[in-house]
Amino acid sequence: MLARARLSRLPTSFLGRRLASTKSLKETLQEVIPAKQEQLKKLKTEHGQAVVGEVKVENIIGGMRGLKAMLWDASVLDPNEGIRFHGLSIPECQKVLPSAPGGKEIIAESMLWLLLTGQVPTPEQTKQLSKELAEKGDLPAYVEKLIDSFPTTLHPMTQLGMGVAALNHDSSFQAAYEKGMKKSEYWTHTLDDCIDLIARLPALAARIYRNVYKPGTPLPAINKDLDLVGNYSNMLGYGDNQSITEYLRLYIALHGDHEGGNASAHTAHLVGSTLSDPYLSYSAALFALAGPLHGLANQEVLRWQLAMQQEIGSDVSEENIKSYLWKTLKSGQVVPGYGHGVLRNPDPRFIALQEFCNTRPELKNSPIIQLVNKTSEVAPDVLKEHGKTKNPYPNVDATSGCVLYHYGFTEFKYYTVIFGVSRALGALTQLVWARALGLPLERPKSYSMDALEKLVKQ
Ligand code: CMX
Repeated sequence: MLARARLSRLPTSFLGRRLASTKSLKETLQEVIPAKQEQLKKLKTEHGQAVVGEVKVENIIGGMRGLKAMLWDASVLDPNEGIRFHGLSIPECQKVLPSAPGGKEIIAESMLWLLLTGQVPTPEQTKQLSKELAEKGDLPAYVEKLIDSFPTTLHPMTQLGMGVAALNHDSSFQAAYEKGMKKSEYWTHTLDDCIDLIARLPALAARIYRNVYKPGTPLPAINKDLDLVGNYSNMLGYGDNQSITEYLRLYIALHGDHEGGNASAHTAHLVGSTLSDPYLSYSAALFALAGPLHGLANQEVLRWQLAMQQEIGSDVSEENIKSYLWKTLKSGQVVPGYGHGVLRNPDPRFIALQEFCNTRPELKNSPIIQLVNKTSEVAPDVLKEHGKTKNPYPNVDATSGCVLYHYGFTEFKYYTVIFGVSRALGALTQLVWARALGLPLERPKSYSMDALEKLVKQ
């Protein structure tokens, strides 16, 4: 149970809605959905014509930056403060969300519960959800066979996306849709699929890891007493290392959602709006995540920091880091792990991971982590002087892969897969809500350059 003092620092709206219920996730959602449906109905009928902002030509040709055009309730990204999940900042989540037995970090189950329901689960509810996920976590044999048939040279993200898509063979939503289910039942089948998919992601992702990097080693069975990420770590082969397991728990929970407009979340939402089932929608999201400007950045950061380490050797002086940064920029490359489409300050997820490192002597003294920290002190001024990026500060990826590397988890091409396991929490939450709220097919209007020119001349 939480101390009163800790609770008193939470937004007041949170104090009234936490830690008493014994209801299941589905029962809790059943309770909260009607009020949200009512809220949407009111917004539509009473304020449907209200103007939220203007659309400039620069929005249209600039990747829709800053365009306020999506509904996404679970998290909001403030350019200066960073992410909040249903109003809770990262430090607040770290205070109130239950951890795994024997652990300290937030776990995927408690973050998923918060994202889906807007409520902080009790430790008992979190445990029940862990149990449900563990019970549903085995892969069907045909998916195991599919994954085993891939060449080990196929990028792990391609394998993950294909594996997730293939799981749609068992989609409850698709089966019910074919039978002609009512629209009011869409969300329950979507929820069932989303829970099944989240449950199976660790076994799928770990199988890919074993096939590619540890061929011939046996994959441990799912332990019904462990949380989702505890099992993932175990299946990857790091179950005995409590530090990696705790790190993975924190990373996966923190990276679960980052508002709706990022490429992976937006892709899941767009594809889901066609009533594609959650497996197909999330597999599409994974292929967006596989791009170097999005999820692949964590592997790029490590590659770049190691190259820097090799070049400057043991003399990690400010001068040497500075000249390496300039070398990268002058060669026309971006500095990986820096900048953001929305954030304009250091990413609080980066700060949370740095704090994790600071509490562990082995990480605090690790050469690669020290280099990451030193780089984060030097890079902002260099990027400001370079004058291009709107945000010269580190994002979450500036450190995420380097922690794994320190612990001997050195297969960087795999890092985005871990991000893919994480982002399912937010993207799938939103699919459930899109169906509960009956959101329509997404269909923005596009313009040709000639049409824009004509428009601006008028
Ligand atoms: N190094 C060098 N140049 C950078 C830069 C960086 N880290 N970040 C942005 N810029 C450049 C852009 O390439 C752009 O240049 P052009 O005008 O020549 O095209 C200019 O600065 C303006 O970009 P911006 O508006 O500040 O940033 P964007 O919204 O276009 O892009 C992002 C955001 C993350 C893709 C970009 O900062 C970047 O490429 N960063 C490095 C890769 C990275 O760390 N990605 C992880 C993102 C985290 C996540 O996915 O959540």
